[in-house]
Amino acid sequence: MEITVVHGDITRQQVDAVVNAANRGMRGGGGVDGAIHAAGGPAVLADCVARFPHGLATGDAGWTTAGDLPARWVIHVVGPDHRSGQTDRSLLTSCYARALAVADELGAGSVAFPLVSAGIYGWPKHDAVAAAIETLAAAETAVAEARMVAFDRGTYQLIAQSLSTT
Ligand code: AR6
Repeated sequence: MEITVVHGDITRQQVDAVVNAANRGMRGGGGVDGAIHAAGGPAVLADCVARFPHGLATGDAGWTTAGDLPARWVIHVVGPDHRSGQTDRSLLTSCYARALAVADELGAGSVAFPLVSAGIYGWPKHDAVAAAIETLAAAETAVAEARMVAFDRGTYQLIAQSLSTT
């Protein structure tokens, strides 16, 4: 699998699946979650309600339609909330591994990822980048491209630097 990085908005990515940094309730929120629901339209929330009546566990992944997004699917993951004391790193790496496993079930060839837990959930950015890249680099998957989408220049530079030394 090729790991790439772009600076931009995940809702604009022309990929088979975009990953959403959701929460356990799976009914939308702020950050990437808010942007994906706003751009994807009501079909995304309706599918969340239908497919995840009891939400989703931290560290797990599950898919819905992508509604009006260019992508075909949204793969929702729930990162650990570092700000409220969830500091078990395996819950963060699990988000990337589980997202790729779901992508394989769907037959998605390209997947765009945000930097899970690094926004509202407050995971230290350097370590969020390291956890993402090391997990993606070690994955056994049929996905051809994992595209990290950095929302700001600083994050883009951190990810690019990490990729150049992987
Ligand atoms: N495209 C790409 N990256 C983005 C975008 C975007 N449109 N918007 C934000 N980011 P966050 P979390 C970056 O807060 O920390 C929600 O309320 C952002 O700069 O979206 O996992 C959920 O419902 C940061 O680097 O997710 C949960 O309650 C990264 O995406 C909670 O927030 C992740 O930031 C999840 O918090």
